[in-house]
Amino acid sequence: MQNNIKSPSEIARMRKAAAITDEVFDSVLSALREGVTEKEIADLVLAEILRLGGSGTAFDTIVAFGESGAEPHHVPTDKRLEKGMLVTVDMGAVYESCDADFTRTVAFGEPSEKQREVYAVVLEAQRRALAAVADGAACRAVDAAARDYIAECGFGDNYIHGTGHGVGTEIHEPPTLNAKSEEMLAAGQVVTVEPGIYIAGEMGVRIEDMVLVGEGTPFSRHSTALTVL
Ligand SMILES: [Mn+2]
Repeated sequence: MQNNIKSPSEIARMRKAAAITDEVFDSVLSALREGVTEKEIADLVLAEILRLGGSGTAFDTIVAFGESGAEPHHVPTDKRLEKGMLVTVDMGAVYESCDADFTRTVAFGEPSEKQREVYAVVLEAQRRALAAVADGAACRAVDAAARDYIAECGFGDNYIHGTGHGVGTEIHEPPTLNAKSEEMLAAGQVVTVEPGIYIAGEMGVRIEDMVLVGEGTPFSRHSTALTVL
């Protein structure tokens, strides 16, 4: 398992975990109403995972409204949702010991020009990084595909974490997709691709999908186009 190649069984269980997570996200979208709190959405995520046959959350669910989105690992609070905020939800179900990892950022109310601009940059960065995922690709080249584009757009200082990681029975497994990684991707690995832009005191956007190296279709059925609620 040196290269962390996944068995067909593990891949199938991860796809099921991702499918449960997709359904949970449908419930989250329905629950995003004015006045709801970050904690309430995080509690809903766990309840829905269990209702849908998952065994729990793969990691502490991140729900971030407005300026909270500027913290990549924001812990949900009693902050209430208001029109004009972006909402980032990073979550994953566990199904038969295999994990899903998924992030979407949606606009609650009509987004500002800047919100649209930042979203578009992250979306294109994710598209480029996903396109760079291939058997034999250098992990740091996948990271660079996202990072260089974000920097070109003037947000280089606002991309403050790596582009992705392996996932399986653990939420963070090899390989690591960041600027320092010496690893190469291999067909049969499952990795996340999750660029983001974080603007302190203001907003954040992250978009994350899991992909099977050598196959490339995101595990989630949810579009990455900006959803406006
Ligand atoms: Mn992740």
